Amino acid sequence: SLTVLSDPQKALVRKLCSLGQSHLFAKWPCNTSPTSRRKLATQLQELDEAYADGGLEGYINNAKRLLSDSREGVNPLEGWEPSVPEGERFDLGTKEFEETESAGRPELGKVGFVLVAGGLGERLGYSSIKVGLPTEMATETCYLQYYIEYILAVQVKYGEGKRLPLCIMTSGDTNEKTAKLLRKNNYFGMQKSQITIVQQGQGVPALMDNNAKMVLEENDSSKIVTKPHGHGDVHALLYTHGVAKRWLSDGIEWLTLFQDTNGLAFHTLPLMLGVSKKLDLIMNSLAVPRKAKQAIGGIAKLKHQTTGEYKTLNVEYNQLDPLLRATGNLDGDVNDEKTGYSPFPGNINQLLFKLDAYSDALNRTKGLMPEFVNPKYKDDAKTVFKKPTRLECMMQDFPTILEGEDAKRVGFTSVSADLCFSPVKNATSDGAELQAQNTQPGTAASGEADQFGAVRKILVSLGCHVETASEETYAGIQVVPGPAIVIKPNAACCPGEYHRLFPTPDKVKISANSTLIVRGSEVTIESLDLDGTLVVDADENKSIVVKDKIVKNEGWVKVADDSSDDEIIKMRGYYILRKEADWIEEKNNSCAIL
Ligand code: UGB
Repeated sequence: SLTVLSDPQKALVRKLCSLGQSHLFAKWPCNTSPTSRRKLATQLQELDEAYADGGLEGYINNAKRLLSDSREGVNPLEGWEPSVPEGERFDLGTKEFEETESAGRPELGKVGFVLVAGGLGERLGYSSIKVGLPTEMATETCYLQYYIEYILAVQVKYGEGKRLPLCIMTSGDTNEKTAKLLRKNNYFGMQKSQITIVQQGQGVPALMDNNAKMVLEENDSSKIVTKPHGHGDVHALLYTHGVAKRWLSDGIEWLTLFQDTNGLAFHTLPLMLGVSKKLDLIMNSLAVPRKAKQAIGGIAKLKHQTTGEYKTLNVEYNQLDPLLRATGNLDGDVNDEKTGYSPFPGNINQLLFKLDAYSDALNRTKGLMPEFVNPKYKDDAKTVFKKPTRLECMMQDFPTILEGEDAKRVGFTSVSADLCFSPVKNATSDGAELQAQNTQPGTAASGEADQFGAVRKILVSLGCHVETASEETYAGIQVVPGPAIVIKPNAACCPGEYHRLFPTPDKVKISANSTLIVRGSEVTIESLDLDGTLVVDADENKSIVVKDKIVKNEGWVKVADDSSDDEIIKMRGYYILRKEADWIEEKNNSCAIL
């Protein structure tokens, strides 16, 4: 039955049989056609080549070891004692914030950007790619456009003629749609050559039991079931595609990794750059105060009980509680009564690396991250899985590949979440449950409201008079809906740049039900009394000064609707009714803000 296969395929099938995988070929030769045998062998060969740590043999052996550890309840952090790490904590509007951000701003022109966008967004239940979702409904800018607008804005302001690169990690689930979104929108104004797409493999084989038996598709015995290997793949891909090396030789000095749906992601990038520069960090994680049991990892300082060695590492949310209980903290992952938060800063996977040291670490290790497995068992003896599992890895585990003195150059920058973190990950029903527990719901409506909230927070810190709307509930999610303020990155890309945009903040008044949209690097808003909607839209090199402007119109209003067929409306529970708006425009061409 092997005769239809190539020699390497034959050898692989024989090896897999010796590794306990003969069930995959049980129907050979009688019940399978030569085509389906070749198809399965070809897929196995691809999976074998894609798994960097020893092909399928390595995968099966790693899986057996990790599954056995999981069954026996082995703590992967055995021997390590967690404590709360030292880090830099900042409040918006303070001298420390402003000084650190100012020190970091010039570094913006030396950053390479890496977007991890291979996730399926299963928890959100959206049928397409998450980077194509609107960040907010006032301008309907999608996440990918927003990220590119940001990169182009800092390129113009700080790049000194350099083009800043963007790498997007896609997966089999997201690659085609991401490439299409870019093409359809002419790369959102970026040069095609600035963008590198690296694709995660088709995933790793799903495993049905503790013997790491692979699984065939139910209706197709010529296909292995695969599952995503996790965002940790990004480091290996940046190595194998030579991205880190190329950027380094192009004069890029920093590399930032960010997730697919956080519309607040970049308000604090220059602050992080300031911290990394001051402390000479190889890896700097953006952190937020974390609620106990919130589904974000906790950054911990770990001390090895016998060697005395220290490392600062993200402990993933499902591991933090058992680790704390195993090391004498009998209540596990609980809030500090005084602050109402977990004492461990929350990792939001907004990571900043010093590119030279990062690249050295990749060259030494090929960027392979440690793996873990998280099977859900059906029985107490932990022998039957509820559904097939697989090995995964995480991008925030990078410190595990640092050695010696380098391992000490890991830190974090902590800022309150309302300025930097509100991802869109959950369906409204799960979001409502989280919100009832006083945890960020992570839904489309809360992501949008929090973006407006972050901009309001910056404006208020300057001294603008911005009212806050009363809470409203859409599709079960409570939000503070407005005022809705969108400041495009070319108008201001971080809190320190808002001073130029609003030079006399005391003369700016925005009512609770208003919408303000501003685009343009030479727009200045000197004095404004806004009660309704105002759009200020200037092309590059066109200036607009808003002075003594009083706007009173019917504005744009949210209309509740949770039964729409349109997924975008349904996941928010509202749409925008654009009743009336004032526009101030200075255009070279027909490029429109909406
Ligand atoms: N992603 C990929 O590109 N490929 C993959 O195979 C998987 C994901 P999730 P998760 O900030 O809220 C992380 O699934 O894993 C991309 C941190 O581990 O949204 O539950 C995907 O497209 C956690 O410590 O997140 O949790 C997305 O852009 C905490 O920081 C990104 O990876 C948490 O995020 C994250 O994937 C959080």
